[in-house]
Amino acid sequence: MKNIIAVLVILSTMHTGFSQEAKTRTESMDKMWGETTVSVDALKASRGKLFDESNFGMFIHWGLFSHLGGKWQNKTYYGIGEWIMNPNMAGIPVKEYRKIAKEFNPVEFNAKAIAQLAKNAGMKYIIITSKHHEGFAMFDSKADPFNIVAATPFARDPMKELSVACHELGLGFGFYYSHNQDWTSPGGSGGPILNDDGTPATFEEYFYRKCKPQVKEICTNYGPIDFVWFDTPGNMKKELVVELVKMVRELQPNAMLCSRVGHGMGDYASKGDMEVPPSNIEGLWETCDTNNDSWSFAWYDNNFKSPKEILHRLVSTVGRGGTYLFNVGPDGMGKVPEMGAEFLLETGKWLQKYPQVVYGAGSSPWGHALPWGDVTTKGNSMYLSVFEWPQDGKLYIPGMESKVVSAKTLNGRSSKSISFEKKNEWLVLNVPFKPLDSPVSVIELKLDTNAETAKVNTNHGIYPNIQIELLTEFAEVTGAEKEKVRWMEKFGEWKHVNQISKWSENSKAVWTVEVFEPGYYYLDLRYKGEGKLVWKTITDEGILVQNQQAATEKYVDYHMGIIEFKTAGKHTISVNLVEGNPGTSSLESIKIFPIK
Ligand code: JFZ
Repeated sequence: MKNIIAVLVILSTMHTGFSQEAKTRTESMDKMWGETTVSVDALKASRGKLFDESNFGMFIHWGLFSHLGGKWQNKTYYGIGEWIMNPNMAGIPVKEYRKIAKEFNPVEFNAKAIAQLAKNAGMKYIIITSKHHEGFAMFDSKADPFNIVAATPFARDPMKELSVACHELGLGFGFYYSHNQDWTSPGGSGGPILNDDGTPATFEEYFYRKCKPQVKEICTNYGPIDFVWFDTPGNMKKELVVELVKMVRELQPNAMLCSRVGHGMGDYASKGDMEVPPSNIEGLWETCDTNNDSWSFAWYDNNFKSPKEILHRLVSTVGRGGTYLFNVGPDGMGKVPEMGAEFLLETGKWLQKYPQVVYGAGSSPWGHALPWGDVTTKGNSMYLSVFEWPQDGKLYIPGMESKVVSAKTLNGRSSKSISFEKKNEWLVLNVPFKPLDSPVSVIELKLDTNAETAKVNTNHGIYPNIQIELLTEFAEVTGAEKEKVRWMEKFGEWKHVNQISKWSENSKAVWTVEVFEPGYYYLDLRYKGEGKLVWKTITDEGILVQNQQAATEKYVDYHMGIIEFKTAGKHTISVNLVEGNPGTSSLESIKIFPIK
């Protein structure tokens, strides 16, 4: 119980503005400005072009917190490094925090090297924190002296250097700016409630004294910029957000604004952090993610995503119809941690061989990932990025209703035709036994029609050679509750899951699947709960798997038994909880894999 309360408290703090689900610019801006609706297509053809076509950008979290690197007064605070000042982490008093500036001297910062890293990684633009919630400006600000030029021995403007380096290399460039939260400025959200002279501080004062003038500076002194990435609007008043947006539009008409500016005023939706959504999403959107656990540098955090993992998240984001913004956190000296940089370069090498898979690529007509990887599209081409290479020389593609003209393996510039056959609705590709490339192999299918809008049966397949995980997101649920929950592992490190809870006697979760081959399959359930639970799974053919297993408060996979499909083709699988506490039992997914 104590834990739950702690989590709720943290949640509500973190929530300053986090719950503002992204709306597209269209509806709201229309109301706001009385302008004609700017459609997604119009945006894609204008200031949204870079965003829409690149699909891959670099995010950088860098500030005074980078100098602390997750440690304050010899104690390590595990969690997102840029929040170290917050009471949920080290709780550093404003006065103390301001003093850190005197020690901040990132002499190893090399703007050209960072821009080159982004370029070599295959990223097309950089968005960097010009001011995070800590309130410290990483640029030359005349509006407020708590900045890197006026308050540190470094006395250089690294934002200037980086904007120049990006422009030189042909990369896009943009700023993150925390417009609502400012923890060291009186009146800013989460900041001191009194001015230095003891009078009560208001948000308006902070807004007109610091926020708006600084946003004007970043929109004036760095040439044309492509993004202004505001964050955590909280309960900032609509009229102030409108005023800020109006100014940005005037000063930087080509800058894209993400939805976190608040009040539905963004050009594109910024999805909850650190996750690739399971289903396709329409419109312009981005998912931001970080290369280890924290956004800003933390001394202990070497939990870096491998090149394969980065590529998987990138390709799947593009497959869902989005753009991937991937973060690095330079340290207090200004250097990007070695391991993270190395993995990015590997990622870039692969992208150089297969640019068509990501750049300007469209979403997968299946609307969700496939068990061996994911699909992206361009024109009549479908790119299959295979992360789990089959061991038996067969790659299975479910529900292919459009006509496939040809199939070939790609490896850099060379490509080779491969044979394939159609079995029921499945396409079976005869592939080499060894993977074509590392860490990911690519196969191109040519259709006789546009690949993104190709006709496919989007039901999940049951494969003869690979396990499938069926998420609760894809189940039809009656008599129970399907919900999305999120929690933090370390502070600020979000995990999300779709689950089915509140079971009752007559509830069921039903998946419709397409079976390639009749036979026996193992059935696993991934759930949490307490004590012992009995789950019942039954197919449309009346095949029943019912078994008791233990449960814990964390999601774990349990073997339930063996399920049989007597025929190929369409089937349903229906799950219900039959014994155990229905209030605490939640199902995350079911897994089915062939016995061979
Ligand atoms: C915010 C910041 O507080 C954090 O420090 C970092 O800069 C991150 C990129 O953005 O954190 C958020 C904001 C929104 C959500 C989650 C974390 N969200 O909508 O799920």
